[in-house]
Amino acid sequence: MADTLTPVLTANWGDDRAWKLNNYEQGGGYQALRKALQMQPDDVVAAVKDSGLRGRGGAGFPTGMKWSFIPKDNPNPTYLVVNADESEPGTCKDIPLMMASPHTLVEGVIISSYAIKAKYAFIYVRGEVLHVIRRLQQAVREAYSAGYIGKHVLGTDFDLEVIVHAGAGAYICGEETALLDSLEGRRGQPRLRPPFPAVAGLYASPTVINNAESIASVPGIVGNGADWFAAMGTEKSKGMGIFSLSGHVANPGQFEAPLGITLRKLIELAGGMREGHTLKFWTPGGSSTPLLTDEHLDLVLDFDSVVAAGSMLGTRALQCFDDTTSVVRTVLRWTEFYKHESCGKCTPCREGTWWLVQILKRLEEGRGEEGDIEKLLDLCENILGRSFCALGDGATSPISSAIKYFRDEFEAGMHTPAWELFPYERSTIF
Ligand code: L3W
Ligand code: SF4
Repeated sequence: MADTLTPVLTANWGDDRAWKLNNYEQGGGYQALRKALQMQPDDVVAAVKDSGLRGRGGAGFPTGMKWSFIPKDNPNPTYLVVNADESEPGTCKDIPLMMASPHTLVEGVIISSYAIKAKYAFIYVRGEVLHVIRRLQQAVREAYSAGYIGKHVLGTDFDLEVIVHAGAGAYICGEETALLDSLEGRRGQPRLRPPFPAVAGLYASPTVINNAESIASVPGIVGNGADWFAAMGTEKSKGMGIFSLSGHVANPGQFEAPLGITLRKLIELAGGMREGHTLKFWTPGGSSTPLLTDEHLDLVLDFDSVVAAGSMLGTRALQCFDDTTSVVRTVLRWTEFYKHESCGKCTPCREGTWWLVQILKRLEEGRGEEGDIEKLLDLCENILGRSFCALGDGATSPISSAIKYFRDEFEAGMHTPAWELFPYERSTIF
């Protein structure tokens, strides 16, 4: 089992001006691109397939397999779209990656575009993070000047244009098909799937959409070989990934480690829980993934083990809450977020998140009514699996799992406000 850090994506984050092209090149940057250009595109796809890389944006879909869904005989152009619209509560890995080492992503974009034979690649970045957008734009400009992007990349017959596109600050645009609508200039709302984007995506053309960390993993795989990547991680969850520890740990931050590491080890690496307090509950992959508790400290953090424990690895956004935290208050804050971000396209999510907030609010205020817990569970059951996209499902996950593990706190909400049980000043978070 993994118990140490393996910095690959994060290796140069502490270097002086690591984001500059010359510094990235001095550390071996763009050598993987040179190697890829000597290979046939299909061999690059095969290397990514053999590495076992699974999507780092939450769902864990095999990246190489997604690439191989691009139809061979489609007359339309093929596009690459990078989903860098990171906005899931707790998820904070792609933004530091793009700030610290934008060329890792840009090199990944060029190699991936070459592999899938795309002449246009779009990096869709969350609109609020202007500093990240500027840094990425600067890196793309540097790569154009160096001949890594543009006509005849490094003297070959491969042409590529890369466009950095700023979103407008809607969480739903992280859903891949809503992102495509937004990129096409429309209001971002999810599309019916199938057809999946690999068959009909941007401008109804074959499109590969991958998370920023997935694409940034490609140079390492091509440069060091599929076996190097596959030797890390567990049997069905290969490689390394960035684990983001936030909340009540002594030193929150990004910890890059092989998939399969445990939260116990990661908390140890983060200096432990803050002094005098113990872990109460945590999320494995952001607020859309069901809560787990201190019973799960030794859970193997790979895709399948976390599902077997009743949650999802998601984006490895490990939010750790200690014994000072009100679970009802925490879940209410997240539900308010989902209500606000619901795009309104389907009834279960649009109406359901509104009702969930009303009930959670009165439980937080100690004004809960008889039957409120059953109403919450009933609403969750009616939203889950009946929503048009994963946002609705995600909204129910923290609520049903919190009731499963902390029902007594919801019962206390019938008569006692959360701030009496968990005064604000005792918590650094809420
Ligand atoms: C072709 C098929 N392609 C699936 C592709 C599909 C997509 C990928 C995964 O949600 C989760 C969600 C959040 N032919 C295909 C196919 N694909 N079958 O595979 O698809 P899917 O539907 O399993 O997941 P998704 O819609 O991508 C992602 C969870 O991640 N999450 C969210 C994180 C939020 C962010 C953010 O802040 N932007 O990343 C956190 O855990 O709840 O369950 O590409 O096209 N037959
Ligand atoms: Fe929109 Fe929510 Fe329905 Fe998704 S589940 S389509 S976000 S209303």
